Amino acid sequence: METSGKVIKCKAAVAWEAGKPLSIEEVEVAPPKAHEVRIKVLATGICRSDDHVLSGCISTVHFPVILGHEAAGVVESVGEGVTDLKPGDKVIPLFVPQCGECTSCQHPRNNLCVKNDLGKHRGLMADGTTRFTCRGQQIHNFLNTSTFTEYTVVEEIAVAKIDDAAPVHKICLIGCGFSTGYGAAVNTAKVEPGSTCAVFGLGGIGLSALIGCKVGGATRIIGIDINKDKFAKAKELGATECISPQDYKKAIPEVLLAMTDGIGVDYAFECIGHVDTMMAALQSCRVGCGTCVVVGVSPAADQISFNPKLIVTGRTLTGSVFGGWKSKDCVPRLVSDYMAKKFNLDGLVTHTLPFDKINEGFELLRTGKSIRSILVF
Ligand code: COD
Ligand code: ZN
Ligand code: ZN
Repeated sequence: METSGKVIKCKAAVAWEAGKPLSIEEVEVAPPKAHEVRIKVLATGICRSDDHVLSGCISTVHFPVILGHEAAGVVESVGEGVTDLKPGDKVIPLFVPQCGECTSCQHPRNNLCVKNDLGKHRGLMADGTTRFTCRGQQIHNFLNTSTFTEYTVVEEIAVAKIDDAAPVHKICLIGCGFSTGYGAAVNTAKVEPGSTCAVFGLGGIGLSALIGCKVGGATRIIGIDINKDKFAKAKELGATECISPQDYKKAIPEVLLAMTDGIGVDYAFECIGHVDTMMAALQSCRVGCGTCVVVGVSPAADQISFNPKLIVTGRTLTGSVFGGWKSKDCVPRLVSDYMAKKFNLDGLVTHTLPFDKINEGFELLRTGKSIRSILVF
């Protein structure tokens, strides 16, 4: 049936309010307006940030909302003025867009396009409305993407066309978790051959940072997690050692110093989102040149205070969103690198579930049983 230009009725998981399970509903998805693209979502991952919204940790998001921001699909139809995408194109929606025109997009080292919705959480398209209706009510977008639905509408600046042959149920992770962690290592830190790395937190993002450390040529990669069930996967993906803070009387920076003959690590990645582990990661870095990359996002009100001696002595404290990648340019290249076997992210997918089991997928994440669950339609 030709759907172009018409409202599509389809299945979506609506978050009506925080603290409640998602509700599978029939929603109406309006056709794309000018410079918008309607996408048939084929596979979507469940990321910890979706869970942060549901649990009420990110209180600025407007409900009701369709969450999800890590997906792959095909273009169903395009709005007026869209020239670089056509129906049938395989795509990844981009939670950090790339408009190509703003001061961030024009800067060679800045990937935070001003049109992102990360801090503000307007949850609306550029024209101030959304394309989703359910039970007569407008439903908000999430991070320019909203992928927990069979069809979504996104701005053209938030879509990357990718290789038609790419397996959607794996490369959907390039839409968030994989690129965020991997880019933290290869872009933000620029891990070099022979270096020693420490990855704090071995969830989907930490393991992706670990893959980046390996691709960068690190010879020692130390994984740190309170859940030892994460160690086997971390070792499979390239960790040379794994430690749990609970096994030591000493604090982790001291343990890492002892493990490295008093030197510390060249690169430390914080992939948990706690200020105390951010401090521990910085303190674990080598004097004179160590770099700590913060990837996890801590609760909005949290602050860090530390002795400036830690950085005046040559350590660097930095961070990145979406691994520093300029999204529309780099996502197609990341998919090509996956196809060329430059890295393998398949091990991050621990569960593949039918879309209707989305709440089960969230439960697997909350109980630490999954790395990434992929929902398929
Ligand atoms: N010490 C060691 N490990 C810990 C500790 C601790 N104190 N606390 C928790 N952990 C471990 C957990 O056991 C778990 O294995 C891991 O840390 C965290 O993994 P997940 O699976 O919960 O989460 P991820 O990997 O999907 O994401 C983690 C982030 C913190 C990076 C994520 O929640 C986040 O903050 N994302 C925001 C970053 C971003 O760019 N967001 C944009 C869209 S996502
Ligand atoms: Zn995410
Ligand atoms: Zn821009």
